[in-house]
Amino acid sequence: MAAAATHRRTTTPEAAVTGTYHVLIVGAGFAGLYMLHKLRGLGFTARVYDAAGGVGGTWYWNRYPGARCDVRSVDYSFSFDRELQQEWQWEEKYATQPEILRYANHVADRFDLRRDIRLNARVESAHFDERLGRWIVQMSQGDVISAQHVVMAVGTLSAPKLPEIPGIETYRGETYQTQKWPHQPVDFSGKRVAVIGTGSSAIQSIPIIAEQAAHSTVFQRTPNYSMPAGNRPNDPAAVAALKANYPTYRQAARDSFFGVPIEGPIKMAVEVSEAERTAAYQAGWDAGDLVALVGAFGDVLFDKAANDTAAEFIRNKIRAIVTDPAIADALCPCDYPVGTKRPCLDTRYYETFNKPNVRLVDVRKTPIAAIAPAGIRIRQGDADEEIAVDAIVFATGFDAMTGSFTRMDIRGVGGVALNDEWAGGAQTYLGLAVAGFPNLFTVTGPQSPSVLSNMMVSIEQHVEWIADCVAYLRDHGYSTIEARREAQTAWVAHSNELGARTLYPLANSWYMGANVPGKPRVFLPYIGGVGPYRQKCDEVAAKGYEGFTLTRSSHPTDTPTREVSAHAT
Ligand code: N01
Repeated sequence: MAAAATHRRTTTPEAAVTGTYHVLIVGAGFAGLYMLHKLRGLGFTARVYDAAGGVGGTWYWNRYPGARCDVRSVDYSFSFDRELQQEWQWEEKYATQPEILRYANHVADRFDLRRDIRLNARVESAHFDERLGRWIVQMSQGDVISAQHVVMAVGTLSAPKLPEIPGIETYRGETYQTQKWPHQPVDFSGKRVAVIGTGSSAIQSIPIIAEQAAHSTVFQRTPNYSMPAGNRPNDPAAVAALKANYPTYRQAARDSFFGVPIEGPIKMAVEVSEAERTAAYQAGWDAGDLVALVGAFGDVLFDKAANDTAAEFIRNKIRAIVTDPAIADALCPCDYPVGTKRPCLDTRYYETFNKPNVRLVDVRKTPIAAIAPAGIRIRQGDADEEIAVDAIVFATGFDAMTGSFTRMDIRGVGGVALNDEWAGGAQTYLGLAVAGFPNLFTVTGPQSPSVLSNMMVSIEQHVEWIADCVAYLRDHGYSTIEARREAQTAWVAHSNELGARTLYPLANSWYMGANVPGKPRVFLPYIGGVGPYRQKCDEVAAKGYEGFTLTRSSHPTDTPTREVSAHAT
């Protein structure tokens, strides 16, 4: 797949190296923080680099109004340290972005991680030097790091995407991106605000923006399935009871399908009575729990007839909340199965469209023709209407799962670029490694459960697997590990086969790469379930890293124990 013309040697001279480590970690989000802690505990030298001005990854950047996690706070948190999970008190059922960011900072301080983290430093290139058997990584602020291993802890939703709308650069009002929100609060009072997009970020922010703004216009291309989060302060007694049982509870999460324990037997929606189905969906709706609703029955993500029952349940809710039937109709998703685009949790999202100063523009019926200096022009039949706005909020998503990799210049054996390797679609072995890129690990990479799971559970599993692997190599005298191409091909085929058995391919989602023009249409995450996936990874390790090639050291300098340059402080 890689074109010969793109093969080139790394040009970074060895002499330019400013620091030498066992492991270089890219990203100071939860994955990077835990990776650093874990590696240190095993006696490795490691350094984290991140382009952001602080730790926290996605929670550093996504500061838009209403930003919350939609996995319960007691689930979306680290389990690796008994004291950490016991002492940290989550305030609400679903934690807010500021609270999660405080937690990330607490983790960084509690485990004394900051001395090995460099911020405001973007990785520009990472080239594998075959002669040295090491990665040479160039940072934007001048550091050049030589590392035996590189761990890409870059997140799955970290490469923001603006829409391809003509005239976007001509707009003279204020613009905001949900994924890069300013650090100071934004006041929309008295303003006419446009929000483009109706994904999770938009659905969380629209009700709050609409509370403030004089007038809000929401530009919707695809309606989403959303349900009320039912957020509330955590009940201290309930949290204490759960924490008393945390080890068992966390283990159940690790063994579960989505990384969140689901209680009770799994039945099939098509096999139970309508009354039982509705009661189950209603229980999920009342609980404000996506997994409880979409996962209420075992067939909702696999069988269109089963899915239709859940979809219609949600559409009926929308019709009951939104008073204008035409607007309700426009807000009802009807051309893709529920769950196949990321469903959302909200706080008074549908109710917002009952306000007189909120307008919904269905861009499938009235497409955005252009962004003009003073507003957004939509096409109404043969004529255009210009909607004047003082501010535009772009809530238009990400180049998901691969964008944060392909924005770096990563080159493996023979100078082959990762961009070329993935030109036909991302391919990994277990979502952890890529053939042709020795000693490079990906945390929650494509073909791992990642975005289809509670990310904290998946991050912990990957970090622990990678740390064990690096320690195994050291302890057994190996210097490199590389995924074998046939193992990778088989894993990708297996992942694709499982994906094809589901309803996911029926939607134009970012799971399929469909939101980025020209991106190959491939189902990127692994839908085999968190528990079975973990088992597979453990088996691979137990068999001496089956599917990988391990090579013994031929390089005298491949066990770095220190930093070599005073420049890298
Ligand atoms: O991005 P998205 P997001 N004209 O890609 C629309 C996680 N997350 O930032 O669907 C008009 O979902 C696009 O339309 P369409 C979560 O995994 C989690 O909201 O492509 N519209 C879509 O409506 C989530 O899935 C949490 O037709 C255009 C929207 O922009 C992921 O992050 C909170 C357009 C993009 O939605 C991404 O969410 C937030 C155009 N040219 C995010 N281009 C929680 O945990 C794009 N759109 C709660």
